[in-house]
Amino acid sequence: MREIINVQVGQCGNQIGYKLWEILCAEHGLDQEGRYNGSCNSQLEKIDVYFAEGAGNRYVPRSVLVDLETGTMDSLRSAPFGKVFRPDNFVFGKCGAGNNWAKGFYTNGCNLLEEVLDAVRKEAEACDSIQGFQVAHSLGGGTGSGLGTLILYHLQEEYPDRILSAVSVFPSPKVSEIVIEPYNATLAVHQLIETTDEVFSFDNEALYDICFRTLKLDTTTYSDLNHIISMTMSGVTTCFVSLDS
Ligand SMILES: Nc1nc2c(ncn2[C@@H]2O[C@H](COP(=O)(O)OP(=O)(O)OP(=O)(O)O)[C@@H](O)[C@H]2O)c(=O)[nH]1
Ligand SMILES: [Mg+2]
Repeated sequence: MREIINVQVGQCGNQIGYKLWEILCAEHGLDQEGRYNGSCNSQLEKIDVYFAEGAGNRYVPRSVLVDLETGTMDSLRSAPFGKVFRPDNFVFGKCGAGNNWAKGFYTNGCNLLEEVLDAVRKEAEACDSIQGFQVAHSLGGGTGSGLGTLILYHLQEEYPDRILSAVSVFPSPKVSEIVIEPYNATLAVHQLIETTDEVFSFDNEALYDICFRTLKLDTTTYSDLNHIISMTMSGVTTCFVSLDS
């Protein structure tokens, strides 16, 4: 089977990632504990691409969850699907990156890097024939943009012949007003050009407009934006999944 490993970094990356796994669990007929209770055998056919088989008939997402602060991780753990993730795959620091790309790439992020790569390595070693990696992150904050691109850089060095894709959320002043976000995004894009094979970029401003103009929502939350992103991600990766060996 050609497996994919997902790495979700920072607040935005983790929130998008969580939504993605919710959708993937529904597609494969898995409940909140990762147990199969679907109705159609084809749901189990390609399940190994995204899920590893764990003890007690449970399927575990092949995903590493990374953040330099604990807030988002804590809320994911207590969310309905929080228990499907492997507890060892939550890798987090305590100091944050303060919306600063350089802190994520050079200082605070660097300190956490080995732990992240260890978790990814463990997942990769358990794979049969790994297809590639996907990293979900935002480009506006410090952790997602800085540590996210640092992880991509090292994945490219360690697995040069595997597909490396990124799901990157571009900042918009309509959604977040922090003035240094365009700088973080510029520095991160510079890295993405060098390291990744494909970048699926989502513009928060365009997503916001879709929610406001097309879907006619009165108030738009991150959850609405993330729903569009995760639906797209699961759609885009469907063709990866059929690239069976
Ligand atoms: N679409 C979407 N964008 C988000 C979400 N959360 C944050 N953002 C955007 O991401 C940027 C901020 O990045 P975060 O992901 O919060 O930052 P971080 O990676 O955790 O980094 P630091 O908190 O600075 O260490 C802003 O442009 C936000 O608008 C989300 O759930 N969905
Ligand atoms: Mg954060």
